[in-house]
Amino acid sequence: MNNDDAVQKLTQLEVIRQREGLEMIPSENHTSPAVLQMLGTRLTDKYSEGYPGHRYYGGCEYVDQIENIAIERAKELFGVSHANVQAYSGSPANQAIYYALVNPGDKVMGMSLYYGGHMTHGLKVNFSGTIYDSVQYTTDKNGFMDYDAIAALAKQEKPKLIMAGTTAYPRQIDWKKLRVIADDIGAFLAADISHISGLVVAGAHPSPIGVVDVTMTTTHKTLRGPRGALILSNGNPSNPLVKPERTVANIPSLIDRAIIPGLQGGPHNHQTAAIAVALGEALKPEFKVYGQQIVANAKKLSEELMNRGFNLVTGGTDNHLMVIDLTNKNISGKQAEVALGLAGITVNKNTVPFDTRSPFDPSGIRLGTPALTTRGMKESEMIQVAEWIELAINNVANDSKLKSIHDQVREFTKSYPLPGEN
Ligand code: DSN
Repeated sequence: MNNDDAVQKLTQLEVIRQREGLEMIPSENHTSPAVLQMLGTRLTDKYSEGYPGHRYYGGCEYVDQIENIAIERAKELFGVSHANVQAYSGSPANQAIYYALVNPGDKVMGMSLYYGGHMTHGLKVNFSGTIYDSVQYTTDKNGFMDYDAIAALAKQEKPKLIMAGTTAYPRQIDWKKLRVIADDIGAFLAADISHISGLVVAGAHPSPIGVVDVTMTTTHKTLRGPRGALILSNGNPSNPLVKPERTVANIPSLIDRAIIPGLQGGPHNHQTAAIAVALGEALKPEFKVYGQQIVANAKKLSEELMNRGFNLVTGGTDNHLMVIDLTNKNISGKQAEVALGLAGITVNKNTVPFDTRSPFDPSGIRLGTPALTTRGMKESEMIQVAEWIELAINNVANDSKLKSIHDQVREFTKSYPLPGEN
């Protein structure tokens, strides 16, 4: 079936890399065979610009129904009245939120990437920091979100939109405090829950729904679906022919118009189908157990690492991830990423709050438990994982030691197959 040996061989090697290693980048996960199957279907061949029932192309009778299933499942899962499921991924979805709610040059506010935020929350080299006039908040000296400081910055700068959310923050986010801050200055409040949406579904992190004005999540992190994004809000889209005012009630229409015709063309129907399947999985009771186990595993791993002398930003975790400050180990995040990689443990280098090193070779690493939890690992396995991390970090220059850890990891992973391989 596949005659392209070059691409096929590399794909197989990547599967082996995942199978025989521990994927600990906290934004990654392993999807189910049912989700994967949808990504390789003929749905990818179909153009369907527009929305179900209102397309610019013929032949959309089946993709309409598929998109409606994805929409209805997203609404049920998160408890909203409107869901847009067409954004290609998280960055385009956030772009749509800006496009919908503010004008170029308007002031926007978000958490600095270097303190745990995301590029699209106002980084100066990202569209969000060039098209818009962005201001950035950081954390307190211990790495915790400082809501008083955020409030003071908001009062001083008066952004029209606050884009709240994180990619490397190990604690819970207080949406209600952010709501008070936004209301105080009359700003729109958006929540980017890409990292934590699986935990929100599981009741393992407070939901922003009903507190913020619009919520965005990617579908491929803790939610365990294909790449993609959901934009969730309350209200109903108005007449598509009338340009809506920028009000909270009009957010569904504003978002739909931002996605198309504003920013995107045809939706990726194979991706929409895979999202529908993943959301169906997330609606099952087992998913709640999964989401809570992710947090239990992260807490156990963080305790084990701290017992081994690792310094964790904020002194632990409440969610799926942790950031280790390696300064006391006298190695950089980049060195640790490479050494752990050789040992079969995939993490990513990451800045720590007030990092004195460069983002290209920062002081920390970021790691988490969503993918390991998908493979069925629990708290007791986290003790073994912590032991290997310690051994690898203590032997960053010892390739044979790192390889021997990888041999052990490879053997260990045989008991924790990837989804569909057991
Ligand atoms: N790249 C993602 C992450 O790793 O957190 C965020 O988009």
